[in-house]
Amino acid sequence: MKTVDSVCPLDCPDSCSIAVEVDGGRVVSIDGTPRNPVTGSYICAKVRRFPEAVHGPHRVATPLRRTGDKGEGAFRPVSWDEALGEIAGRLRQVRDTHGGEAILPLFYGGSNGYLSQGTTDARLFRRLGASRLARTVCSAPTGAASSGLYGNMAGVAYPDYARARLIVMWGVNPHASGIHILPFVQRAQRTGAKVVVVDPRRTKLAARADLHLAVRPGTDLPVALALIRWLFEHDAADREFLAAHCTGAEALRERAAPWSPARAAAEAGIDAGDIERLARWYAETSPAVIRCGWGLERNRNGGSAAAAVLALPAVAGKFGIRGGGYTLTNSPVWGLSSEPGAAEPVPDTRLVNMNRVGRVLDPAAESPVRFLFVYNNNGLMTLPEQERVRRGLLRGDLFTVVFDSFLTDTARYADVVLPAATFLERRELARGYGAYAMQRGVPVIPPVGESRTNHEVFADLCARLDLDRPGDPRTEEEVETAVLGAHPEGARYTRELDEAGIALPASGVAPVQFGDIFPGTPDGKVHLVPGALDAEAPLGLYGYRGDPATAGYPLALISPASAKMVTSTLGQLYPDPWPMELHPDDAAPRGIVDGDTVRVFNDLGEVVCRVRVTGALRPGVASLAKGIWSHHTFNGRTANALCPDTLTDLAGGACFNDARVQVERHPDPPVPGNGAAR
Ligand SMILES: Nc1nc2c(c(=O)[nH]1)N[C@H]1C(S)=C(S)[C@@H](COP(=O)(O)OP(=O)(O)OC[C@H]3O[C@@H](n4cnc5c(=O)[nH]c(N)nc54)[C@H](O)[C@@H]3O)O[C@H]1N2
Ligand SMILES: Nc1nc2c(c(=O)[nH]1)N[C@H]1C(S)=C(S)[C@@H](COP(=O)(O)OP(=O)(O)OC[C@H]3O[C@@H](n4cnc5c(=O)[nH]c(N)nc54)[C@H](O)[C@@H]3O)O[C@H]1N2
Ligand SMILES: [Mo]
Repeated sequence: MKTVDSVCPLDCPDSCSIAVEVDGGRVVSIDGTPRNPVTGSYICAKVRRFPEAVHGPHRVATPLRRTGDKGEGAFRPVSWDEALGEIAGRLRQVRDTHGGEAILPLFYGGSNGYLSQGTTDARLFRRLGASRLARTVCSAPTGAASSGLYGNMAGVAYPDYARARLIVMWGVNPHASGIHILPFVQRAQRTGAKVVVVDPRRTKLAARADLHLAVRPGTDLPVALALIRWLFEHDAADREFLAAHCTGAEALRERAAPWSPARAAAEAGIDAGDIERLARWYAETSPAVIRCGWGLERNRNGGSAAAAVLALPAVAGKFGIRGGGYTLTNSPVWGLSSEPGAAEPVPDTRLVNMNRVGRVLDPAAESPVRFLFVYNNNGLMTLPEQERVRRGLLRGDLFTVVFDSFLTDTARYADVVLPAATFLERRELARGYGAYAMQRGVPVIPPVGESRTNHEVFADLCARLDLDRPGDPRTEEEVETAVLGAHPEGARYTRELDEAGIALPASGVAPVQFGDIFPGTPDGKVHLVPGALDAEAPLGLYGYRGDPATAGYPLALISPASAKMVTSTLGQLYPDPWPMELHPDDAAPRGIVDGDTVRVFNDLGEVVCRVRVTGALRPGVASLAKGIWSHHTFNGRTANALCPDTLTDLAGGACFNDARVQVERHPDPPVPGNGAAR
């Protein structure tokens, strides 16, 4: 028995330092360690169960070749040499016959580190001339807003939330999505700070908040603009700060002017008095901090909504004091990118928006993808328009590789499945996007079965396709050296990682916005109406698009993060049906009671699932967790089958929460416990 220090690189703001207990090559348990002072000695319940997944029955242990129909999940084990030989042959053939752009890599966060994505994989696909992927499924609109307004300024650190006297948690649910901010919020609350939550659901935090604005999904923009208007009208705008540090204040004021609290409240389905109360508290209280999450971005107004929320501390002059300002993502403070690990410039090939992968898999597409290489991603269950993606994956003339540690729903459609080493079986360089810490992950156990790392597989394919060049990084260590070596602080980062396994940013771990850090925009100012964003948004920045509900599909279906999985990661550990939540006011007129089986549908598809009738969300909104697996519903479809592939106003982001649906009691419910049909 031994204990090894490492880091959890799964997609989460926190980036916990972990101690992994190992016995005879098997992971026995995972717990927190104080190496990362913000995450301390506790970790979330889901990663505690990661060992079950590492050694569980869903683990892919060898390369697999499809023997049954696509989607059936019938495979036979093959050797690495046979699998990679076939893949290399097909890649060459597709490129030579149809051109490189008929090849599409499909990837997203996976384990979010700097080494396992955008490095050796990028080198292979760039040299093949493959289509490029725009990684827009998450944080594209919030990212565009924060870089447009502030040039990615570092955010208020979690521990400084304890000092805030007003905390606004906007479209974020840390009980599921990043638990280590909570003790600081609670400490503030215990010492008299007010907490406000803006969320269509009554989350745990909302239930304990001083004020909960249960907005209709997609209406944050009018609410934030009404707050801005109120601040200007009540002489609560910080004119001095605006004059000294901002551009576009007058334009913002004009765009907010049409949004009286009453009008915004009507749009959002809340009380105008609550908007005014929040405005007054925000104006009067300091330090005041806004934690901007990602729940508000996943709709048609997502970019403008994030921009309006982030504009609030500038308008009200909430900066320049510890515990005041905002937090969104902190990843840009590292200034690091995987790019140097790719060692190959970006080619000018077609760019595919990943929210619309279904369109390029469509046989009717102008130049359909013929080779899909999926890794760090479970796209069938996580992309919009699931049925369209599924139809694409079923195409006989599409060759699909899924490289994953687990036999995911997407993997069941693969021609070849490749077994991936998990983060406990390889090296990684991981940083949180909430906590200020970068840590090195180390191989804690040998790869399970015949698993290989991303680097090994893509490097092998480069070699087989004669795409090697002198000077390419040969090992994960060399990839890491390239990534860190390209950064001015790289030598310090490396030294700190070597000495303690953890490195801290130059900005420190608790920066004060407009105290010791300033906007990263070229002129160092806040751009409240950046020209580029204004030109990009269909109605201009801060232009509001109304609810997409129709008479036939009146309910908004949202799909928030669950506390049990990281998107779909670990979903195999939960065999039972996953309920969709519905408000009693929406259930009763439909004759639906708690525990019923329901049919949830729109023009894109239908989901047959269990229902939980609960007052913990606002009427008119249904909620089915993101990332659930096909076995969690009775027809194998999930919320994504109902999500349109429309795009956000900025950055081509996903509009998952713009799904509008009808719900009815299932006339002929499947027998409970019968499992799910695929
Ligand atoms: N346990 C767990 N942790 C995770 C993840 C996970 O799947 N599970 N996912 C990780 C990833 S990939 C991400 S991006 C982050 C996301 O972290 P969060 O931003 O916290 O997660 P979401 O669940 O997307 O959205 C948060 C809240 O927004 C609400 N919401 C939905 N629509 C709207 C809206 O229009 N306006 C407002 N104001 N609120 C709305 C939802 O009800 C939800 O409670 O979490 C990361 N951490
Ligand atoms: N309906 C709905 N859908 C959503 C969202 C929503 O709000 N609603 N939110 C979206 C969000 S926020 C996100 S970030 C995306 C995430 O969507 P995905 O990127 O699909 O994320 P996961 O479901 O976690 O799947 C990641 C897969 O990568 C694998 N993996 C992990 N590490 C490695 C590795 O080192 N190598 C290889 N080869 N594989 C690895 C894991 O085993 C897992 O199967 O989902 C989006 N989907
Ligand atoms: Mo995400």
